[in-house]
Amino acid sequence: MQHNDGYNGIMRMGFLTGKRALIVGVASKRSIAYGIAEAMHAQGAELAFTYQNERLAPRVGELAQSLESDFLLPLDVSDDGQIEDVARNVEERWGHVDIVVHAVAFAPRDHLEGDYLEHLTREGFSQAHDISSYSFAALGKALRPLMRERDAAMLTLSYLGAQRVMPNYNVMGVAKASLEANTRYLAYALGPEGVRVNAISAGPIRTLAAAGIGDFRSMLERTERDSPLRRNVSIEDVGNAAAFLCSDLARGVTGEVLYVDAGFNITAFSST
Ligand code: NAD
Ligand code: 0WE
Repeated sequence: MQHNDGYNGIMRMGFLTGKRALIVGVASKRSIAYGIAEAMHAQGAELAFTYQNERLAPRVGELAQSLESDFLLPLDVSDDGQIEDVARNVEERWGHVDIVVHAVAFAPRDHLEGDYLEHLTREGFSQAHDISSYSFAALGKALRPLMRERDAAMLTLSYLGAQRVMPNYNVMGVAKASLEANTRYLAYALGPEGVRVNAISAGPIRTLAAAGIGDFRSMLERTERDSPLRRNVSIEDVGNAAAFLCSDLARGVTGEVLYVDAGFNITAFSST
């Protein structure tokens, strides 16, 4: 069965046709969240976007438009009131939501360089965990009534630093470990309501969150040299895996962390 997706009068059908997705974490066209939104749109999903602050509103608005969406909401995930407002606005406009994408992380800049303990503060630790992990559960809690009993899916973005010590990643690695555990506990809590919860652990990608990270270039070079696929991953690679995980094609998958990293995580020593 096909239906008109409204674009140019062309009839299309994708594996997300009829699904409505809330995308949290677009800041630029290089954002992983934008790659995910593009892939979901290509599979027929209808999209809503949030933006962190007024400075980002025009840019996110343009990117939303490029994917045929005019549904934009402000959301700073450190603010409980804004999380509630997002849930209320999605309920008013859509009545439900099928897909929630969380692509948000933050730690104070000085916490992402050098010795882990040297820069560590109670405040920095707390902020990293609040914005990068708690916010995923907070979205699950607020949007739960809109997701139940409709084969909905939540997705978050992690990094290998959750599982292995990566120089400079420091408190973000600890927060990502929390985020991955959060994924499992959310999967267990929401599973009985038919809501699946998964994470993608992506390889390094040059985005705003990677800008100014010391030695990012050498991380990209080493991934290209040492990964089984001998290349880096793109936001399209992550987007396509995300579209699959949030679709009914992945109905039997929940609580999982899927590596989209050209296989880098399976390697120890390389021969080169
Ligand atoms: P990005 O800078 O494009 O996206 C990060 C997003 O987090 C931005 O949209 C920013 O607005 C948002 N954000 C930060 N603090 C927020 C807050 N308080 N409230 C709401 N939004 C807030 O970078 P990205 O690389 O696309 O990052 C997306 C996710 O992917 C992050 O969780 C990151 O840890 C993860 N990730 C990135 C890489 C990489 O190498 N780029 C690799 C693996 C995982
Ligand atoms: O998760 C991340 C980075 C997330 C991030 C980025 C910033 C930069 C700006 C969180 N907080 C901040 N705070 C800022 O002030 N990645 C997976 C990308 C990344 O960051 C690294 C990496 C990789 C990979 C930091 C050190 C080492 C490797």
